[in-house]
Amino acid sequence: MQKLLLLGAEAIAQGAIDGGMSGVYAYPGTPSTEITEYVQHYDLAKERNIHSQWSTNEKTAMEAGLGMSYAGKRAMVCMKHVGLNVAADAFINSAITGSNGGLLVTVADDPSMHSSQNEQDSRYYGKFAQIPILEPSSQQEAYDMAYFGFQMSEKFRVPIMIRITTRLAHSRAGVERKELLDQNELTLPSNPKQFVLLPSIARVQYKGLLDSFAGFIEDSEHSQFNHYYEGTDKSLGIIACGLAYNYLMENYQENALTHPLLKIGQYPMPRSKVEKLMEECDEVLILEDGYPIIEELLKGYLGKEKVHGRLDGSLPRDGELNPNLIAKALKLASEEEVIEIDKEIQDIVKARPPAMCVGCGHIDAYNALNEALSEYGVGRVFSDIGCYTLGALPPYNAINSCVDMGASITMAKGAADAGLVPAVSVIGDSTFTHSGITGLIDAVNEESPITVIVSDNFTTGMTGGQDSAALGKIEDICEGVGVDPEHIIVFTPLKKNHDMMVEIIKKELAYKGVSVIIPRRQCVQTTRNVALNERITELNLR
Ligand SMILES: Cc1ncc(C[n+]2csc(CCOP(=O)(O)OP(=O)(O)O)c2C)c(N)n1
Ligand code: SF4
Repeated sequence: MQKLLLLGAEAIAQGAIDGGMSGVYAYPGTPSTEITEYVQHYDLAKERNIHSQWSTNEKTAMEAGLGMSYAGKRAMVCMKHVGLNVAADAFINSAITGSNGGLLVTVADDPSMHSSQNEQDSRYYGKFAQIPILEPSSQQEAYDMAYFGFQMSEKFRVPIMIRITTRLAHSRAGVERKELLDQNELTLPSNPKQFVLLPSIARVQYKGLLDSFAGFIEDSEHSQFNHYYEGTDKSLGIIACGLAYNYLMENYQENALTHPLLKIGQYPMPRSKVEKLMEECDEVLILEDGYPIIEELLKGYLGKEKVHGRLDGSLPRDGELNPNLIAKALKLASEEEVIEIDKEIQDIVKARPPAMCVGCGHIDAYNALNEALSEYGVGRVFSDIGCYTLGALPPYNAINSCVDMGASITMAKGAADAGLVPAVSVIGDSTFTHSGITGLIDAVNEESPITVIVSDNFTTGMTGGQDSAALGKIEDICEGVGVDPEHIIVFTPLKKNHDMMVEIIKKELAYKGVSVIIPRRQCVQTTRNVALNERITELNLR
């Protein structure tokens, strides 16, 4: 079979394509973006007519994926971990409807918050929804899990979560492909009520989900992704989940591992294997890249002393794991040695703090906003998530919040309700359609005195320039939800327009209702994107 050198994210895409996927639904978010981009740029996916356009947000992606599964076809939904918060309503309920065609929900967590607001562990969501979770330890397993995940979803008739982390998503390894499977035929669910979650039906469906749980554990006991390695030194047993298995084995390239080891790649946990390890070994070390979920479970309420991990300080409580931290926990390296190695790495790989690109339109908008606001004092700008969040850093120091996608408009509204007038929201075009519109409706309905700046660069800049669902639609959307057209103002954020921009912003800050200002200029990183340039010209946006 063909062997490819793939990122973990790409391996998942390839596994899903080879496994008979008919559509991927996603909203970009590091470190998950490359999964969908791989499908978008792959000729085989085009030949097979696999859907791969970006969704407006993670919730719409989850629901569209569920719709494709309803129609009997295999679908994958992808997002970063915080995206699952947005998709959570649909995700949790999809466990109760169950799937028809195989449905995979691939979620990429970001321990250490390389490019995220938090480091939440999506395995909790999988557990919350009570569905099986797959967690690869290598790129090959990532491929295999996507490939076999559809069959598993169809066998149990539930969605399957695949949980990956940044290092796996963004590192490459050789991956061996399997036979290319046909896509499913269009087939409606055999039970026409399966997807109708009226309470009387949902109760039955929920019981069905609970009844399936024993089968999930049984499957996990025999899973190719869970393995018990016998060991002679039973003073310590190790449980290594997902990528932590890889980190562990990096410490045993020359010397054999003599401790019993339980490698976990499929949840719920294989109960008998866990019991065997707990009984056999004097102490147990749990390695999981994320929250100490398994550790907490095995410690129990009373905290079994023989279980070690992040909760007792054997490993740090936060941040991602790495081979050196595990070496320290196993006493293969001293604290001083680990600090020394970290220092050496820092000397080679210099930190590169993020900054807005030279020539970015957000910069000109912030320079104008800062000047217009100077007479009111600081502390009034609620921002959102995108490249413009970097306006929090010097020399701009232009924003006072960044919480979750869409929160800029609603937080400005709440602050204005509290009497902070004027209150300003700064949001990007992609974030506006992702989650800003509903908040704008709240503000319009209550005639809140807020100034909303939709900084429109025609793209989803921060994640690498993906399509923006807002392209060419922002004024119409604002007018459609009730913003007075006289207070929807567009300008081009350029140095030469500075004074004009300051005047416009000042005027709107003084207005006691909702105004929307749209600084509009293309992201300089997308100027070579031929398709985007054509669309911009077609829509007459320049
Ligand atoms: C719920 C959620 N989904 C995805 C992301 C990842 N993400 C961060 S910024 C961003 C794009 C912002 O695009 P836009 O608002 O147009 O601003 P730009 O970066 O182009 O300035 C995305 C998708 C996230 N942080 N949270
Ligand atoms: S990528 Fe685009 S939007 Fe982001 S900072 Fe650079 S020019 Fe600005």
